[in-house]
Amino acid sequence: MALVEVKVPDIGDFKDVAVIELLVKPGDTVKAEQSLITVESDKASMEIPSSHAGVVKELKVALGDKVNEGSLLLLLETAGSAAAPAPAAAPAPAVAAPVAAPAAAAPVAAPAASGPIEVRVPDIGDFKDVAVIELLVKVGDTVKAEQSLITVESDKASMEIPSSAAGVVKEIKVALGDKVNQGSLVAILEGAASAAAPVAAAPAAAPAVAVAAPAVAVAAAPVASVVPAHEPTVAPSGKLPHASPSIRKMARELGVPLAEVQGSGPKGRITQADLQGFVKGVMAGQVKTAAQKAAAPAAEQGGGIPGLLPWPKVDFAKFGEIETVALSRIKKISGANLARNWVMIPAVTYHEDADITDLEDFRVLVNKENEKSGGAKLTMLAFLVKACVKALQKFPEFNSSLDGDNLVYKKYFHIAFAADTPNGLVVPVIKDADKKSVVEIAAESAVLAKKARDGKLGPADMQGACFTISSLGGIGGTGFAPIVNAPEVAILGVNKSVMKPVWDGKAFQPRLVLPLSLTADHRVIDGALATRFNVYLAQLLADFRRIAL
Ligand code: CAO
Repeated sequence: MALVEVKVPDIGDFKDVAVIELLVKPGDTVKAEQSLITVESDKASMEIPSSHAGVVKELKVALGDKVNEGSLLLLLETAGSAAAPAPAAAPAPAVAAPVAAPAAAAPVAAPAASGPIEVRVPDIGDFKDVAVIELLVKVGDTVKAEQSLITVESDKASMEIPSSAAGVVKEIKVALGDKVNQGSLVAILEGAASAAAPVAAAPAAAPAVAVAAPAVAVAAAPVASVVPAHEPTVAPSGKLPHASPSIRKMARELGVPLAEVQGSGPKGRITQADLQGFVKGVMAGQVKTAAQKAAAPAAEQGGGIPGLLPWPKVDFAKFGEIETVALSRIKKISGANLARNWVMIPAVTYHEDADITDLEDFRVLVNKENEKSGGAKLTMLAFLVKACVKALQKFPEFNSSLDGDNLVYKKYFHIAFAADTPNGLVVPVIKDADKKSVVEIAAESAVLAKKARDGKLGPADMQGACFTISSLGGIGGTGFAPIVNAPEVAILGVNKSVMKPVWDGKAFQPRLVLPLSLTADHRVIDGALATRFNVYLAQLLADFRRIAL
């Protein structure tokens, strides 16, 4: 076994080409010359093959990265002592060099100052019998030197063939599906004297030709260097929309999701007409992109979940008098968040009773004292915040967030609480609750709750929460299943405390019991851990001196 670095081979004058597709992933077994990534420039897209066979250990490029010859693509674990590159890599420089040389341009030039100019396929390296898949101009079009005339395609790459001169297209000599080679006649132009002048100049002083040819050569060189004609080719992955580089470029500029465009060309290729038709459809509202569908109100399309029935549309007025009122901004925002969290989080709710008899006695006592001294009113919510911080410190998973396959543990303790307002639910945050006393937390939560009711909370007041408490204790209830406020992993629901007869082993005692309902994300928190958290929290509330331990 050996670890081999697979790099971008000689790709001629091609510089800083963008990675537009990753065709393999870690763990994949690849053959020598199997395509690994697709790169794209303005004029061509091409697949870069592996120099060795082996198992992909690590990808070293990401979508959008710019690569050049020699860029490290991935690490491959090869069988045996490794490092004997596949023959495919060898011909690269040999092919690339002559193609890139300006001399190669000579046959491309149509040395006419005016009158008919024959435009032929320039040197395209070892590329043989490539199919014409797109005609980019039509008879009567005026073209500039280097303007793309046709697109050709092999199994591995597509490229545009530019005009060697400026002029008006008189005749197109190829049709869709035709196979062309270097020297094949593509079109006949009527060259204007001014337009054709540079072409007519001697090859040494023919900048138009010299520029035009390398443009093609650049496109063709990597293809030629990575796909030797005799080598078996790998079928295109099928993941990329079938479209030429110019169509892709146009789609990018217009923001069209090419994967959603239906291609009408050969092999489903997306043509310019297809692209234009798609854009017109979107503009006319007849076609919706996937992003538009996802952004559409859940009511219209089954919440965006594939296979789900659309929301029933009922004409309620048929059954009686109705009044329609728009949802508040807060309700719309919180609704969308709640729906996502409900759908995406495998949440389980765990219930526990906390005996808060002594704590409530203490709270009432302190509040009586404070009434006399004019101190702030202590709320049950403030004690709950403090107890939750202690429980989060003991069970750090509850103070974490999922980030892909990682769990982010937070070392700070910002506790949010749900506040009911006339416009809907908002969730202000008490920052660094671990560093604050119960009195400070009570005062701060009172200020935040007032700001919430007055609609004066700023974004900073509602950011950075680690854990949320939703207290319905002032209203009632015996239990509920709050929805986790992503990216947090748990939320504590609290209902109204009630006096209950609690068996102490000898007799029933009247105790004040607070119902706790803890909902936790099961991807992070198992039932046993959630129950331990609940039990510990109940112990803290039953005897608040434990907070000091
Ligand atoms: N058990 C019994 N009584 C309770 C209690 C509990 N768990 N929690 C509060 N109370 C009492 C308070 O002591 C207070 O009584 P007094 O006026 O006699 O002192 C009364 O209920 C009102 O309390 P409150 O709810 O206004 O104040 P709070 O500090 O406990 O809560 C806040 C503040 C902002 C959390 C609360 O006003 C609120 O908005 N709660 C609703 C949260 C919500 O909607 N959650 C659902 C989210 S999911 O849809």
